[in-house]
Amino acid sequence: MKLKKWWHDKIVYEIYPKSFMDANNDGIGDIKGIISKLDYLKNLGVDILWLTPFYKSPMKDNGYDVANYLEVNSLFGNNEDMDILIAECKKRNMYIMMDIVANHTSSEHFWFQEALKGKDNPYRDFYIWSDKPLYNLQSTFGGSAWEYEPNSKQYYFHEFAVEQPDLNWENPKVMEEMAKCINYWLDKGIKGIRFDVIHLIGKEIFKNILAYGPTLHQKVHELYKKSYGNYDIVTVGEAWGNLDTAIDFTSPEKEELDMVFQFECTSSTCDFTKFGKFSPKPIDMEFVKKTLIKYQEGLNDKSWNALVVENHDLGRCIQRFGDINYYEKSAKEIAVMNYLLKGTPFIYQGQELGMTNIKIDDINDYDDVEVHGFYKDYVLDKKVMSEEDFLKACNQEARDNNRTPMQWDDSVNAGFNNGHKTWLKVNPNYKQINAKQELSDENSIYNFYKKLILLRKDEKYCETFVYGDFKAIDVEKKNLFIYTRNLNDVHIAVICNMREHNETINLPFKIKKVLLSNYNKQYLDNINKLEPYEAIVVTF
Ligand code: TEU
Ligand code: CA
Repeated sequence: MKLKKWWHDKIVYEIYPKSFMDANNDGIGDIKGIISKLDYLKNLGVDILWLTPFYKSPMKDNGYDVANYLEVNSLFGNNEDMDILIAECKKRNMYIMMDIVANHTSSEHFWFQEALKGKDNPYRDFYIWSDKPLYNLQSTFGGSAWEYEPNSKQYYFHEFAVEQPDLNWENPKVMEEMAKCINYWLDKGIKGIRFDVIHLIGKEIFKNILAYGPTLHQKVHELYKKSYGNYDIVTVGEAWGNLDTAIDFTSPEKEELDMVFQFECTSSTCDFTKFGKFSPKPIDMEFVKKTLIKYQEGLNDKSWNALVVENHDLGRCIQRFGDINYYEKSAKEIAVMNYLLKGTPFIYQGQELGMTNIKIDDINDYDDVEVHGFYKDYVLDKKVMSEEDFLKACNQEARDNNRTPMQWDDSVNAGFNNGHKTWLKVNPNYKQINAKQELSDENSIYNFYKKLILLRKDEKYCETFVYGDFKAIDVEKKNLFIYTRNLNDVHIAVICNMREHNETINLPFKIKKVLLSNYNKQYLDNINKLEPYEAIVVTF
């Protein structure tokens, strides 16, 4: 990496405001709740807080259906609360990253309400209209992606929910308006942007092109020039893709994005030959390791990796990558394996506590528009899945698993609020898994994450973790992931047993010092056996 950036050594923490902390006890998380937990986050050691959309929204998709980009959702507070949050973060050398949903708006957005007034309305072409449901396109949330609008006798396109009409980025006015919305928040001191499904804004529906359209990169570069490229901020795009698409977006000379989430690893528990995330399959850790190596080597000197294992759209990583039978050891091993690689660590709220999926056995207890969209499509309409199988899949992969209220302590509602019914069930295991208990337990997952972040920022090693090279060793040993990070005369090895069997190892170097381990034991100057999910960091 040639040019050093202020954010290269930072750690990002994703907050889903609706589920983080409810300060006014109405059952829904809010900005004042986030402000009340900044010292908890500072203590953990994170630097940048990525808030999922906090703008005005009818909440069909919990904020990813934006009705006004310039107004804070009254459920979360007001614009002044955001100003206070930004200021309180600045006092702590922390920063806010906002989530820009550029691909679509809410159907309650002024632009769409105007567009509904008729074909000659100036906002009509902000959206995508057709006389017929072209190419029988299906929505990501189940069912048709075309919604009939009776007044104009046309259909409008929605990649996601019916209430999320796609913007027409072939209309230059859309770019102009979106640039204004982004600049409004950057001028308030926001220092980062996560772009929602940015790979979709180059769609050319009439040519049946959805992702990675021919003008995509030209559009993103133009938005960079008109808007966020004029600010010293960090950007990450959600861009489901591969190494080539990641490089296309993030090579610095492209002036588009700093990083992308391409999800090759995290989507590997979904069988897309069947019903995607509703056909969950066991994680293939050998595939995960080879994919992580591919991106470490592939992006190394070209751009920058986003290191992510969990977010608001996936099940809890302990259930997807780890082993509930080795709950504490595997939770810690996942962190060591992923967050000492080259790139920017992204930690999702509750991941640092080892929060788990929630057991739900009534479809009506799910909130997510994606769950209900596919339940209607697969179970009720097409009858291709039984209710039992669908619920079983939801317990593993539904997005609600990661949206249950944050577990702060063992009081009512896990301390998320003062007792008001919460918008989504609290996971009953909050009595055992909660921040208060873990803060006081030296051996907790929280304190392990804290130690890991402190190690990554230790002045003796941080340059090596941030800018050092990456070399995988013993790659053929499928249950092991051993890699080194090297810069000048600092040599660090990260040694992970990714499975529940004991493994023998034969390291090609003598250990100098053990920096971190998820097993409390004394190590000799060479290690030749790893216990289940054992993860060790050493210098050599
Ligand atoms: O996610 C886009 C997206 O592709 C995921 O919804 C994914 O398709 C699904 O969860 C996998 O089954 C982004 C946001 O992260 C998500 O929360 C929004 O629902 C979606 O876009 C629409 O804005
Ligand atoms: Ca609230």
